[in-house]
Amino acid sequence: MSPKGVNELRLVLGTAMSLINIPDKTINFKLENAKNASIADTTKDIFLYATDDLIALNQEAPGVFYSNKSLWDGEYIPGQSQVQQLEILMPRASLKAGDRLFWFDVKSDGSINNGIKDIKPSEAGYIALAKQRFNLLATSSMANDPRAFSPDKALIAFSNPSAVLASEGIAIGDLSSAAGTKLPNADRFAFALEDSKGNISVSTKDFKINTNPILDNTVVFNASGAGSQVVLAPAEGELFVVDELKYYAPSNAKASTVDFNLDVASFGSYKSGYGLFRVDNQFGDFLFIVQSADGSPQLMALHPGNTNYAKEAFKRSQSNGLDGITGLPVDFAHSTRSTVRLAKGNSYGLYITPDKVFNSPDQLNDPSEILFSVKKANLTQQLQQVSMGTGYFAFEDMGFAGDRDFNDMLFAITPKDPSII
Ligand SMILES: [Ca+2]
Ligand SMILES: [Ca+2]
Repeated sequence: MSPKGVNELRLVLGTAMSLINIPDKTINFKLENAKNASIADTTKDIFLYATDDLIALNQEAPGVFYSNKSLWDGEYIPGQSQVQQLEILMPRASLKAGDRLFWFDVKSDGSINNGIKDIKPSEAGYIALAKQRFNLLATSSMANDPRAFSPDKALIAFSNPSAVLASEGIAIGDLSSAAGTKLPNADRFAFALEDSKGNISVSTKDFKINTNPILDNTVVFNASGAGSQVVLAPAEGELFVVDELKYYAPSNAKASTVDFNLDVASFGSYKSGYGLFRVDNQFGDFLFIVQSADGSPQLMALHPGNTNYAKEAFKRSQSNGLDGITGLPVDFAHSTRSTVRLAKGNSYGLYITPDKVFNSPDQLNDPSEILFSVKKANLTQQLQQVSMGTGYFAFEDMGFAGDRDFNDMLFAITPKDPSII
């Protein structure tokens, strides 16, 4: 019986090893024998899945951003925190050489204090004040070329592959990572774009989100025409997170999984295999339970960046279940669609095997033969894909010396049943 005044009791169930997640297990539990009380839900299903935050750039006011604070922050050196790590593409399809991207800190309404009072984005002197706080994120070094691959082309690549052919062999633009740049964690910040003539657009004034919500990593400065697009993928766009709320639909309300369409298109001469693989946290690690010296179970992490990691990723993809899927090469300028069922709350990485198709992890002994969406898993530790939006991955199938058109293998993971949120 509840103490007087208490009209709701919550039951919290934990696992002995808090960090492990088991995507294919569901626990059903039942509450009964209530005395002098009613139980609202007598039975419930519990899914054991990762509880990491969804890493996202959130917008508080127009052009004012903050990044999620991760549960992991206390355990990792801030400089290594994925939360603050941005993948930045300066697409030459919309930018000019010399365009520079900055961030600067603002208050939650976008205003900046000049020492006496807050200056709003609409007030005189705002841009000059913002400029004093600019921190450089990326510079565009390539001449404008509208043929190059872009977020807009990524969107139509699967339904109209011929529209993407113009980008073949044209370098996409400057791709970099904001590693080492300290984007303020949980504080508010804005972005600015300055061209080589000194003209400045700030996100708090001249900014709009791409008109297509799917391209949610693409931000657009200047409203006229296509504007100047920049791709900013939080956590370097390395993983696809099956967020329970984002993909909620009546059809998956009681399931621990979500069904997605997986579209794959190819604009490379290589015949490459590919796969999706489930990882165990937002850093792309694999976690295993091992026995410690005293016989008690202990968690062991396999971090990205070695052949064992590549083998495990490949092994998981070969399960063709909730741990991952594999796929066969797609013809040049063609696309395929399949259905994949992924586990709620879990994160998935992608890989391609340039010009090769492997049948077993044992065949994978040279880490140069596989390219990952997870940067640190690559032999070169370089970005091999651009994430134009949630579930959109555009891979380059050659190394840094290649054509860098980043259209060689394109993936789009979109929900089969539209979310109602
Ligand atoms: Ca290509
Ligand atoms: Ca290429």
